[in-house]
Amino acid sequence: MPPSEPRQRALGKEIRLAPSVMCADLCNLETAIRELEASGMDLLHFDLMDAHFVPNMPIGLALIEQLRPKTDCAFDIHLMVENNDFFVEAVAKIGVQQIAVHVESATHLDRTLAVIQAHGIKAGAALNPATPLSALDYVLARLDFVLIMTVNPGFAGQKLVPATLRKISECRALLENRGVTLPIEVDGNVSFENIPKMVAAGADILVGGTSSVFHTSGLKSENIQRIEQAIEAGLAGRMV
Ligand code: S6P
Ligand code: MG
Repeated sequence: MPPSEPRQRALGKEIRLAPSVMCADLCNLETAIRELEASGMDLLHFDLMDAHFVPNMPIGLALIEQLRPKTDCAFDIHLMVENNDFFVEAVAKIGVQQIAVHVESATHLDRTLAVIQAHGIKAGAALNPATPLSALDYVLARLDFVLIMTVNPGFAGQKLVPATLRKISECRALLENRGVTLPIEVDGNVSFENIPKMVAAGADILVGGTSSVFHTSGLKSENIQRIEQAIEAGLAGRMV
């Protein structure tokens, strides 16, 4: 799989958009994914849930496996499961480019991150809205990215947990203080309205769901254009 290149380049800073596949038309996924790729998307976000860690299960392993050969997009797997090690092995076999595990469910987080990286896959730690950034303290050197949940995981279509905006900027400051350069991915109600605040706070990868990429008010291409404008507004806010 070729490495993906960032699509958005505004004001010299790269921000990536990762459409959330569970928000697409699940009965016509191949078409939906081809349409996203044709719109310039190069990273697809897959929410893999086990109905235990979170009470939902929209997407399964067989579906990810069948979609893999249909696109050149990189696959960004967000595990919301109890048995991380089982799912890491399963998606590694399919061929994915990045995997985030929740610190709340990873009993041996350092080891699980190391296993992901040993497969040549980028490893991320995901934090629920109520989980403090201190959970990252001893794994920073292991990480390829951080995933900050801006809603409680499990469902699309929720409202932003407001304190998570502060968490994004505190995460950015923490990384800078520790001299670590890592992308911050944000996930949950990454809406046209919230994107400028999230980007200004320091978000680098935006997961686009029902409140942006798949918003029913516009065509996908119009939604993506609105997102790009929102990103530019956010980047301008970073400079102030
Ligand atoms: C939620 C999941 C997310 C959703 C996304 C949907 O557990 O991790 O990736 O798919 O949040 O986006 P929206 O705009 O409907 O909140
Ligand atoms: Mg997600």
